[in-house]
Order: sequence, then C-alpha cells, then structure tokens
Amino acid sequence: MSTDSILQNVKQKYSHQPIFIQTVTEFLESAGPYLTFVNATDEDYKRLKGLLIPERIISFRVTWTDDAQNIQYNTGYRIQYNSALGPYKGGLRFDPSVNEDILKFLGFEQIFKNALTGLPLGAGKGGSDFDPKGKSDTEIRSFTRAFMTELYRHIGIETDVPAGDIGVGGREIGYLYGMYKQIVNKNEGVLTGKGISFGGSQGRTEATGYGAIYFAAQMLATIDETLVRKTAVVSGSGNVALYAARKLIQEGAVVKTLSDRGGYLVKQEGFTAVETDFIESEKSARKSLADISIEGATYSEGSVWIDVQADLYFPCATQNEINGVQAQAIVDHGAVLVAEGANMPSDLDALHIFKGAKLLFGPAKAVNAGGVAVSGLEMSQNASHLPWTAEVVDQKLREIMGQIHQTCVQYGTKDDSSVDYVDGANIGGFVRVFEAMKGLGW
Ligand code: NDP
Ligand code: 2IT
Repeated sequence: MSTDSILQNVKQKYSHQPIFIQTVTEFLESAGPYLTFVNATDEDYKRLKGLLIPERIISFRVTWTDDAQNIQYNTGYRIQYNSALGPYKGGLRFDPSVNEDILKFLGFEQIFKNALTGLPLGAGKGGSDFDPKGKSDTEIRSFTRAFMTELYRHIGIETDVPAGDIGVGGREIGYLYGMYKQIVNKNEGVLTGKGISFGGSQGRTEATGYGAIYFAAQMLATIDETLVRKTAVVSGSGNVALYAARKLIQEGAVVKTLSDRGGYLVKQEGFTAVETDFIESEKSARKSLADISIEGATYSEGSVWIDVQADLYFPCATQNEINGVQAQAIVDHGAVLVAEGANMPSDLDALHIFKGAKLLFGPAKAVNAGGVAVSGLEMSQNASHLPWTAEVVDQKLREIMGQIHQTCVQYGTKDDSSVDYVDGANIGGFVRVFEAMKGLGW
C-alpha cells in the first residue's frame, strides 16, 4: 500500500466532497514522504486509511420558530472524527455553506491541530446550515436552543466538547450552554468559550488571534526579524482577524486592512486599536464594512491580496480565500511571511506557490491552534473548579505556541536548514495521534 493509492481511493469514494479531498491531499503530500522515510509497514498504511474515516457522523433536524411564528428547519451536524488523544474537541460553525464536506475537512484538520497542542484533545467539528445573518436575538436564541435539544445527547465533558467557529461566538455559546444545563441539570463545562461568569476561561476570546501572532513572531525570529514596524494585511473582521490585528498593533506592526464577504477596508498608515474596537462593535451590529466609515480608510470590493502590498499576510476569514493567482501576487509583493489564521485559507495552488517561494509560510494547523489550546485550558479549569488569571492563561498560551513552533522545526527542517512548516505541522501532529492509535490497538 502507499499514500498514492490511499489518495486515489479517497478521490474516488468521496468525489462529491472536494474540500475534504483537498485537505487529505495536502496532508498526504507531507505524510507520504515521511512514511516512506520511516519504512512504514502495511499495517501503518491501513491505520492511516482508518484515520481518514470519521469515527462517527451525526446529522439531525433542527426545528425552530422565527419571529413571525413560522416553523423553520435546518440541518445540524456533529462529526466525531478521532478520539485517540482525548474527548472529541472542535468548534461549531453556523453558516449556509455548512455541509458534510466542509465539516469533514474541518474535523480532519482538527486532529493534527489538537495533537500539536500537546493537550489531551481528540478532534471533532459540527454546526448547521443556519444563517445567522439578519436574525434577531430571539431567533438566534430559538435556533441555538433547538440545536442543543438534539446535540446534548451526543456530547459530554469526557465525550465531546464543542466550541465556536464562524457564526458562533460568545453569545451563541452562552445560549447553547444555558440550554444544555437546563436539560441535563449538571454544571459541567461541556462547551468552551463560555462567559467568564459561568465557567469560561480568561483569554479564550483572544486566544486564536493572539496565538497566531505569537507563532508568527517565532517564525520571524528564525530569520532574526521582529513584528516591529512591519506592514500587515489581515483578512476577515471576526473573532480571529480582530484579535490578530490588535496583537499586531500592540507589537508595533502596521495593520493596513480588514475584510468581510463584501470587500475590504484599507488604511495605509494602519488602523488604531480604538478603530478595531469600533469596527468590532459595528460588525456585531451586523453592519458590512462597506457601511463603516473610518477616517483615512477606503473601501474596495477588489482582492486584498492583489491590491495591497505588505510585509506580512494573515488570512483570517475562511477556507480557500487565496487562490494561485492571488498567492503569486503576495509573493511578487515581496512578502516575508504568510500565516494562516483561518482554516485552510490557501487553496492547493496557493499552497504550492507559497511552499516554493522564499518566504515563511505558517499553515493553519499550527498558526491557529491557540484557540483550541486555550479551550483545553478551559476544560482543565472546569475540571479542577479553579479559574486561572488572564496572565497565567496568556503565559501558557505563549508556551504552547512556542512548543508547536519547536515541533514544526523538529519535523520540518530541510537539508538547507530552512523550515517547511507545512510538513512540520502535518508530521508533528500525525506522529502523536498515530502513536496513540497504535497503543490503543486501533
Ligand atoms: P467569525 O464568524 O467571527 O468571523 C468570520 C469572518 O470571516 C467575518 O469577517 C466574515 O465576513 C468572514 N467570512 C466568512 N465567510 C466568508 C466568505 N465565504 N468569504 C469572505 N469572508 C468570509 O469567525 P472566526 O473569526 O471565528 O473564524 C474565522 C476563521 O478562523 C475560520 O476559518 C475559522 O474556522 C477559523 N478559526 C477560528 C477559531 C476560533 O477560535 N474562533 C479557531 C481556529 C480557527 P462577514 O462579516 O461578512 O460575515
Ligand atoms: O478551528 C478551531 O480550532 C476552532 N474553531 C476552535 C475549536 C475549539 O474547540 O476551541
């Protein structure tokens, strides 16, 4: 058996799931040469085939009532992908694009990301094709409560611990947890990203964005560079993008852009922290960037990757937001670093261009692992009934991002002593989960 034959099999069997095929292809491009190098046995290849298949896929109907008293239906999902390292762990996404393909890609990525954190976390992902856009607060509450009346029977602190993702932030997690508590009559922290007053961890809201910047700083340090006075393009204007932008500003970098589904705002001299707060409050009121006015900033519907030159690029919105042409433009702009805050924001063409270029490229599995890492810390605090201070959590986040960087260097250093962070993250995560599967007799 070989990874080529495994990939052919996946392509044939799941030809209707292109995003899943993309993530498996990307992973096997790293895992294949590694398995050849370590003389993997037939049993290893069979175990790898097993790793590609989710342990369980749950799908359910969600029936809820809108403000006009109409009955509405959506489909809910939870994919319990791999539990070798611990309870299934990963976010919930509410977006009309959600389907089994998208959630299998996200769940598969989560396996290696969670393994890289070094914490006892298995991997899962879930969500619904529910569109939060234009919904009132009572509709969000009605939907989330209906969603939890189905999901609750499949999750548990030692079974499966969901969190947020696109369209699911602090408010939604609060409503979901409120419903869970009412159903099971137990005060167990079955979701992470909870409000601080009911079991949440300090620093979880900030963790993904901050962690991405801690990781980028480590990458820059390998070429004796820092973030100070570097210009940065950030895409997205949600949780990950805004906290990445704020940390960049704190570290002395110049954040030129933020974006949303409609286009991007660019301010050549850089946004201030106060402006990021203003954008956050306008976005939470569901405004589009096109309607948000910031002095000195202009709005465009073009491609931020092609139009805006910077030293550093942080895609923090969604999957496949950078294609080959756009990746080439980033390289031609003379970028020093690309670090993926979103999950799989570079398509396969873009990935190959970045890997072949002379720049530092940080893949999502490593760069955005800070979010799930602090989720893991929230689980520890819930289990011990002892909350930690913001300083303690931030220090642990920094340490975990440092360890992930170390792992990437360990498994990704090439003969010319450059670091291939894609190989490093894929192989580093894989080795940990594969060892566990072996030990468990799987
Ligand atoms: P949010 O819902 O808070 O924000 C999402 C942002 O991305 C919004 O600005 C949204 O624009 C934009 N966006 C969403 N879909 C598209 C699209 N199809 N095209 C262009 N822009 C789009 O989500 P998060 O910030 O939490 O998540 C962003 C990314 O980071 C996702 O890939 C997620 O999987 C990943 N991630 C999130 C983690 C977390 O802890 N939250 C952890 C690790 C990864 P608009 O405002 O117009 O909707
Ligand atoms: O993609 C991700 O890592 C997340 N959405 C966060 C998962 C989590 O359990 O905190």
